[in-house]
Amino acid sequence: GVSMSTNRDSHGSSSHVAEPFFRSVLGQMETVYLNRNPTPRSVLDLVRSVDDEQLCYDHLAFRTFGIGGYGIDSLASFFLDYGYTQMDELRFPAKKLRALWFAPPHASAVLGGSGVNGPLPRVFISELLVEQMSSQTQDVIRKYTETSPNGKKYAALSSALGSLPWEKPQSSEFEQLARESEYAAWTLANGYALNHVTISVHRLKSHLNKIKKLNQFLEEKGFKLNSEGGVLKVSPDGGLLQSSTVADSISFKFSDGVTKPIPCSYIEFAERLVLPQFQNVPESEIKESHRRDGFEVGNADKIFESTNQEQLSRRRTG
Ligand code: OOG
Ligand code: NI
Repeated sequence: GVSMSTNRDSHGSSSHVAEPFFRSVLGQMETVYLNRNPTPRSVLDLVRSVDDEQLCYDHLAFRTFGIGGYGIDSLASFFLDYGYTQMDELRFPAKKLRALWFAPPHASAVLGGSGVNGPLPRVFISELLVEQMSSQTQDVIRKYTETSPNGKKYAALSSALGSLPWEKPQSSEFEQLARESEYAAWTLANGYALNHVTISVHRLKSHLNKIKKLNQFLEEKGFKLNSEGGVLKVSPDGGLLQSSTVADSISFKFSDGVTKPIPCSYIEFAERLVLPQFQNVPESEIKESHRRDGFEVGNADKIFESTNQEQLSRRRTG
């Protein structure tokens, strides 16, 4: 039969983790992402060529429409069923977004496994506050979500297959959304596809385990990093450092026959520093739990723009 392991989450309740199945779903989501996005693939290959020990993912991120059951919960249920715990909410009033992040169960990693076979990543899921959009934008979003009422039940499946849970939009509808919210347009065309994976920088073994070094290395190799508010995003407490590439573009065939490039996914980098109360713990004994956890609204607000036209069309700067 299927091997199951019992896992105790932070609330002390017991949940069963079907590890191999869960990991293979994450693996399919990752495959869709790597096949569509050449930049994340080359960045991962390049980092592995320097640092061949273990590459861990800090988190996976997804976007949703907060309407009619298509929001955060539609995808979160999959992670909750496999032992994840809901953590903090983050609000982005100017972007009309909210997000929740989910902590992984204390499931055992495949010994020395990398990526989706390594320590399970955190999960960051955001949603567009659809009722705050203009009526034209709401009409477009409702048109696609309401005519596909079953899609929301199969969010994880949609992500793993790389298939939209609703019909393909018309190019004019995509444009209408993009004028008001690039996040909305992205979600209409990309659905539940993995928005990014994030490399856990501090868990690398080479000199690339400092985010400034990694950013410099990637820029020297010709990768364009999201420069919104500066390439390096630092939380006010100084403990969470993040950067990201600019999203790749993918050729998208709209339902009206128009084919054009649209923003797809990007890759992110996160370095979590040891918390002040654990400064005395010897380096060899430092665990992930000794480090700055969670996310930061100020950092995230800028990282969202990795899929924006302004960042995509920017010329690379040093
Ligand atoms: C998510 C942006 C925020 C983070 O780690 O704070 C984020 C997105 O672009 O959907 O990834
Ligand atoms: Ni992220």
